[in-house]
Amino acid sequence: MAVTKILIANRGEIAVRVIRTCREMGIPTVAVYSEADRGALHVRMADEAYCIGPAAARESYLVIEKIIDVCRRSGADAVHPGYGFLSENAEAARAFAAAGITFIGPRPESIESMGSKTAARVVALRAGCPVVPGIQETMADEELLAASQKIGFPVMLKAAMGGGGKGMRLVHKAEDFTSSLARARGEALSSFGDDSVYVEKAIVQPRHIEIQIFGDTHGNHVYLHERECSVQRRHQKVIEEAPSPHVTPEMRRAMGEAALKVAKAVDYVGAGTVEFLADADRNFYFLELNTRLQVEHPVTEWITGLDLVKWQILVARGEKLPMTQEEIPLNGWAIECRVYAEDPDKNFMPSPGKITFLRTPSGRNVRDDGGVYEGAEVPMFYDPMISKLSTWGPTRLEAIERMRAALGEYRIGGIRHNIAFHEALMEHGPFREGALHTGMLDKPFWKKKEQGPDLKFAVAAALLHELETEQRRAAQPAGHADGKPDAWKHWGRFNRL
Ligand code: MV4
Repeated sequence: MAVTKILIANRGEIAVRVIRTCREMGIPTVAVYSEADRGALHVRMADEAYCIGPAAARESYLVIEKIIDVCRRSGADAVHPGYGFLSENAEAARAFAAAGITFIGPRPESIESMGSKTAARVVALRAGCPVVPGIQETMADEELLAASQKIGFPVMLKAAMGGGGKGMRLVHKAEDFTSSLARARGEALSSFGDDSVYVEKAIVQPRHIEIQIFGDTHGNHVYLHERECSVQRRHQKVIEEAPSPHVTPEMRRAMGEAALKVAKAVDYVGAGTVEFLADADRNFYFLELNTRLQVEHPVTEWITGLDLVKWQILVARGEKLPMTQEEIPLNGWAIECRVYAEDPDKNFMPSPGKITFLRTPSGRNVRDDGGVYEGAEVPMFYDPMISKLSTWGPTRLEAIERMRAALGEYRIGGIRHNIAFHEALMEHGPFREGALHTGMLDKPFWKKKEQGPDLKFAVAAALLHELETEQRRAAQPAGHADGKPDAWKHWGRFNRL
């Protein structure tokens, strides 16, 4: 399996991330871009770049034939799909193989076996991995009600072909069942073109904990420990960390071994993630196997010291995994904040536009995986995530404090962003205590109570004072002749106010 020149069939920060490892490994890279991404960072960083059509992903990043055509023109013999777009598309994996191109990802059969949630449950059950109590069959309405009564309320109705929480309904009692089912079916049909629904026992205040797995073409499989992804909003992850504050060494081993049972059952090759729900008693249940590299992979890289993209490439070349299970390190703690071009004060509405100013944090154990630069546009056509800021520390609290400090350095001008929201989270009591669950952002913790008049006046007075001092300083010649800090130092403090 030749991997001598890699086409990255993606955009934004993940394309940049993959290009970086390719450069380290001495592998030439080919970028593809839509008309909206002409000036994008990944286009500038790759060795070559080809336009593949209009802004709409359906007409560019998602068109398999266009990607294959660019492989032919550029001589790329491998495709890295990143996440999203074609990454979990079995048809694409097959088409690349048929064209003699190495797909840097799992076999199409593995992707397909996880395409339906009910089929995935069957695989996990047969493999001996715990799944949420429930059914594997899609049923008619009356049978579903009977099954729910047998499982016991509350239950969760889920779309068989679902994802991202669409077509999912929590049902507290039998009286609500019929109307909830109708809604779940309606949503499933409009989102996935299939109204099949199944039912599971509802796990209350669950945690989302996932295991990073890797497989090679020689039948070896390892797990790279867990990531905790419970801090999310409307099924969008906001903060991820590794390891999980909820997981003990015994639970880690049990989850890792359960994840490997699923991996072996589908002869998994490459990077994958087994998602689990965990309850307060540390029971854990299989949800799905994501057959791609995940957005949040940097926290795993921090605690293991490994390069997951490099491992993907090694495995795609047919090499053996570089380590055995016992050799996989687990060191310290890492946190990742997803930086979005969105307005937390306007219900997190996307905020595309030109980035007029950009200063990213850096320093010891700080990493910014960005996909933009000062002067670049954040197009309105794609996910508005512009970077992932991650920090490492020997302990969880040190990683959090480093993150808080790094967020304080971040400056993005021209668009709205969620950095202040992340700063508030770093100071949020339940978050700092590790009391995480998937509903923790449902209530707006970051909106401070209406401030009393005293505080308002105090803030106004402080601002006025800063402004006046600033004007006086600016009028003076630059320098430290009078022993006072110069205007720039002052400006920095002013900017923080
Ligand atoms: C659940 C659940 C409680 N009980 N299943 C949401 C997305 C989908 N991948 C699985 N999800 C859930 N399934 C049972 N049986 C609660 C959720 C859930 C959730 C899971 C992971 C991350 C965030 C979540 C937010 C709300 C609900």
